[in-house]
Amino acid sequence: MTSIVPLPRVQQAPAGETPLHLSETLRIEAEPGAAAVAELLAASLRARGRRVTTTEVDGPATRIALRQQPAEPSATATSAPEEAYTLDVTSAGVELTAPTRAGLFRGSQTLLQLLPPDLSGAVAVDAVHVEDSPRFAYRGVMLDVVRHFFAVDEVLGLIDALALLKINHLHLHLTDDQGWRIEIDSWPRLTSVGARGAVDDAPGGFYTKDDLRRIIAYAAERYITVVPEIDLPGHTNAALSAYPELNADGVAREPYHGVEVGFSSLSAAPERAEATDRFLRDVLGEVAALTPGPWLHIGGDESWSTPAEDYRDLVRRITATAAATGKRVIGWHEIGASEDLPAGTVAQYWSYVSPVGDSADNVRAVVAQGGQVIMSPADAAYLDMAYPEPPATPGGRPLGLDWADGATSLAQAYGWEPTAIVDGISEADILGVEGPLWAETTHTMADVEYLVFPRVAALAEIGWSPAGERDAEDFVARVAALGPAWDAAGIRYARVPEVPWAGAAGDDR
Ligand code: TNX
Repeated sequence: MTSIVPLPRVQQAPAGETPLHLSETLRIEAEPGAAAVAELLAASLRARGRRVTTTEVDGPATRIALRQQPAEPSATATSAPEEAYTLDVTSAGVELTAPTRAGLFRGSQTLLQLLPPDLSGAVAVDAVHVEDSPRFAYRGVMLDVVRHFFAVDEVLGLIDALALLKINHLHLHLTDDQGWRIEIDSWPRLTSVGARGAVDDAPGGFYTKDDLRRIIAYAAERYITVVPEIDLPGHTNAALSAYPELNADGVAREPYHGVEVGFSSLSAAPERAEATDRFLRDVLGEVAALTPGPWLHIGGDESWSTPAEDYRDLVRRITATAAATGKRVIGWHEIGASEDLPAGTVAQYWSYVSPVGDSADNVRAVVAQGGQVIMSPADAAYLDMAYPEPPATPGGRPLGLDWADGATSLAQAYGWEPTAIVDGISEADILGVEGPLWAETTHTMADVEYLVFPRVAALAEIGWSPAGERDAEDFVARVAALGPAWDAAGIRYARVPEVPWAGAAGDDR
């Protein structure tokens, strides 16, 4: 059977079908509405060394047909049809059909996994019938661009690699104690002062509005929605260093480039209310206007220096201001301490697979107010944890943290179930899953890729595939098959020992 990650809902070897032998030229035939998806697929196939055309050709050509058509309601379909697709490979060619362009794009990524990374020679592909749709609507990865900053082109490269695994949200953690990484016209010192520097005196930086627009557009072409996060009311030292009027004592804070958390906070003092509320309106308004997606993430985590009453007051003001922009609000699970959350607020759960402390109560409180949950249990889904038997790192420095119950193996990243974490939270309450990559230890995009790949494949499968079909042994075999595709794409993944990687290519990378 073919190797697809995440595992599709249905995959069959059609009886009596013989393999597809690719002609020298591939011809992608798409309706006008699917032209953009067809062009992206064509570019990927050309990059693998095959001649591809999207127009009529004389002579033989293997036909790849992309058709947007309403799906027959399938008896086994369990989820919304937005990203559903059907893919058939036969000796006659490839047929990809989906009710939406997003579905066509997801199906095109499956096709890319069925084909070898090098298409320059003779290629035979086994016949297969795939019917697929995701279990959860939200399958995300978070990139912290504060603790270390990553250039636009590096983020675009990451987006391509995530698209191959059908990840559909990229959460950008844009602000924190160490830096403010997004241009805000009405508060220019946020970046002119607040963007300087990063952890360990690494270079700082920020995205202009056009930079972020480029990331958003590139992601959108791959049916990935960017979720911007402005972390409030804690994790705000960069803003507090740029604008003294946000501090209770009216004095600007010193810049901070260490890795401690929980020491900074917006002020709930009445004499700071005017400046703080104006800051919230301006910043959240500009970020909402800049991002076409439905989401605004307001942080809310680890506000340990904010008195409890002040925290509730600030979260109420922050979430109300965020909701007033027309966006749907997401916050880390601590925001469940507020009893005044806007309709449909989403809590991102970051505690453990076995819940500790009040995190489970926080999550239940958000759901009780009509909200939903994104599951990011830190001991399983956090992509910034170290590997227990770490393969050689790109820079030779150790990478990853271990505070979430120690290092996280690929098996641990795969072995959790979103509905089995918080009592009283069921499938319908769960919007999806996300793997955060905090960037304290990652100096380069190569470092990021090492921590993200292969564990993000586990997260992608938990978010996409039917729960009952997951099998750890079968999973590592399919991940091994991704290795050559990642090698060809230049992804510097970690060759973790539990995967039977093909070849010896990367052992001494
Ligand atoms: C906790 S988990 C944080 C981040 C750190 C991370 C390191 C959460 C919502 N906040 O501020 O970067 O730990 O793993």
